[in-house]
Amino acid sequence: MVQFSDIASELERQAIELPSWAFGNSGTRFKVFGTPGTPRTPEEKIADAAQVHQYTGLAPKVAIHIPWDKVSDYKALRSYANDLGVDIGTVNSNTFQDDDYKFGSLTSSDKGIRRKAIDHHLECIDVMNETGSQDLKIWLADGTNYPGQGDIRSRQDWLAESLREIYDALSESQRLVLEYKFFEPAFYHTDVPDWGTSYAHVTALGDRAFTCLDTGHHAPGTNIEFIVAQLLRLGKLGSFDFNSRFYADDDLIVGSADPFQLFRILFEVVRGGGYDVDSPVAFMLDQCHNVEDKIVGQMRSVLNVQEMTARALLVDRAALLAAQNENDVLGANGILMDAFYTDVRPALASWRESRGIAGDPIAAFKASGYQQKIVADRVGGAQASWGA
Ligand code: PSV
Ligand code: MN
Repeated sequence: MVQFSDIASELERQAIELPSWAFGNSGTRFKVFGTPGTPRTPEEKIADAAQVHQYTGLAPKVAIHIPWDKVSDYKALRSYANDLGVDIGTVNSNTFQDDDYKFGSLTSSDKGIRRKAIDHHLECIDVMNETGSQDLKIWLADGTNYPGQGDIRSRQDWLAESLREIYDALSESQRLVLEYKFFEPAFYHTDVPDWGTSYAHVTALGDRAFTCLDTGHHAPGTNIEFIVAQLLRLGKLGSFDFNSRFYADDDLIVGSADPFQLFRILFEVVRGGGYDVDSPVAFMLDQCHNVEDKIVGQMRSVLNVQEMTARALLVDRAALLAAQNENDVLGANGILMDAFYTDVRPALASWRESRGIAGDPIAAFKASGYQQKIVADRVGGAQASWGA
């Protein structure tokens, strides 16, 4: 039986990137609710993200989205973040909110539109050069709604050409991660619907191109941990966008809808070397907090990932392998379930305290008065939201 004390040191290297947009207002196509204290600027989003790191020790980077986090001086944005104890992480491109992209961006049949979308990515690379970011993350809203609407084969060729130009503009220390999603906003086909399509493109691009797995981007019932195992096996799992879902791309708090699925995913991450010291896997959240407190929501999320990572590390892998080799079906299953059912929360609380972090980070944050302060201070201006 593996004990918490055996795995504690491995928890120290856990780092989860927070999405800047999680601190802005979000909603559904029916309504985006405003919330007192919501950031108005990229700096205020970063300040809120820094609180999550300060109280949990788990979130040293903030992923940004261009143009939502457009500023005139990215070096200054980075030093602002550094002063608050965090750094700028992944740069996310956005080709889904401009009228020109109605029928596609990197896959558009119109060469001029493709040019515009490529140029947007080149601009994102300029931003990365200023912020010191390692990853350019591409998610495309491209697709069609009706059979026959577009030439799905040619669009793959245009995508490959477009990605090539973007990839070639990256420096040796930068990476491209291509996120897949099987539906929404397009409903008949999307141009990067699944891990296999992403894998085909990133493999053609080269060693510094990887797949990004967003846990909300699969059909219900999909065995996501199998995809994790396969991509790790192929050396092409570049990053996660963690969130959870009951129905579709719900973007709810990771580990809230199906904690067992998060455990199974993290077990395959650990098993496949994705949590090793030199692992290429970047762990990010991609969530929205439509009705709950945003800062606390992000804290709950990273703590959920930490708890499930601890449980995944607790799996007695030697015993599991022996049981698997003996075809001890229920014995093997029992070993996995023992780790899943271990409540690591008390041990994690004392471990945090031993490292100078509050045992209950959420209670400590709530007692700090930060939330009341931002509610009082952030009056006037336009609250950040989708598109700002
Ligand atoms: C698309 O649904 C997505 O998961 C992509 O990662 C985007 O960048 C993000 O959501 C924006 O909300
Ligand atoms: Mn995502």
